[in-house]
Amino acid sequence: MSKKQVSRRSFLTRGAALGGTLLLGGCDSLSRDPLVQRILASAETLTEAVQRAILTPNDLAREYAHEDISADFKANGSTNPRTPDYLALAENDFRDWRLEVGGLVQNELSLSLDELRAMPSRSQITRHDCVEGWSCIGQWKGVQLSHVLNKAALKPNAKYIVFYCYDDLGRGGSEDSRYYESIAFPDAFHEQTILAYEMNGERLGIPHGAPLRVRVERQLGYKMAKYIRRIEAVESFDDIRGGHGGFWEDRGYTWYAGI
Ligand SMILES: Nc1nc2c(c(=O)[nH]1)N[C@H]1C(S)=C(S)[C@@H](COP(=O)(O)O)O[C@H]1N2
Ligand SMILES: [Mo]
Repeated sequence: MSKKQVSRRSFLTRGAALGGTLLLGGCDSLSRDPLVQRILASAETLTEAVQRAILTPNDLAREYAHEDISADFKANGSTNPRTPDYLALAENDFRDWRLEVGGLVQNELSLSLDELRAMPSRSQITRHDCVEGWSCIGQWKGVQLSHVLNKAALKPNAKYIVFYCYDDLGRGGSEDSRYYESIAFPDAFHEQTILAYEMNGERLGIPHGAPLRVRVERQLGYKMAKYIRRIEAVESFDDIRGGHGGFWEDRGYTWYAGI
């Protein structure tokens, strides 16, 4: 990806912060109107702290009705991971897949899809806003991340939750070029933050992150890691990869992508 693309994307990151409130409906594109663009640019000043002061930690993202669900939910980023370990799991319909939970936890976990499905579930119809300027509405069902974290029993020094994925979006052919993301506790323990295994009433398909992806409904799409392999509780992400807390963050996106 070129530098020019990065800066356009990071402009849109800020733009989408306000754009999210201006748009309604299905898979729309952001307005190209110069006035709207100016308003969007001023959202630059909205820092994480300001957003947190406006949004109380428990505020819910808007939930929609069945009839609002987009007929065609765009798939973005990796849509068909080709890493050998992922291909082997997909071949066997993810029966051998496990969600590993570790890091600063008292109980390391290794959970199968059936074990995750047997946990209490939450279903929600929400709007997904991508930094690239499109939005789609979909229904997601899964287990609340808080439920899994409570089972793992976090150690007191844990501050962030990191998601490690199977897809090699950086195409470097190593662990280091695979997708990863991180969120802090207000989002990790938020009611609508779920590890989703179903989309629109069906098993989550490969384009959208099979077998498991996270939904972080008050942030932009890139925070919502697909193809999750491992979840880790950490005190800091300074020493992980590029040190910015995510695949795109290491390439210039903002870490906190509240909408
Ligand atoms: N593992 C992984 N997760 C990912 C991505 C990716 O490329 N790899 N792309 C992100 C981006 S930019 C968006 S907009 C959403 C897209 O989710 P969708 O394919 O269900 O629309 O996934 C996010 N999570
Ligand atoms: Mo995105």
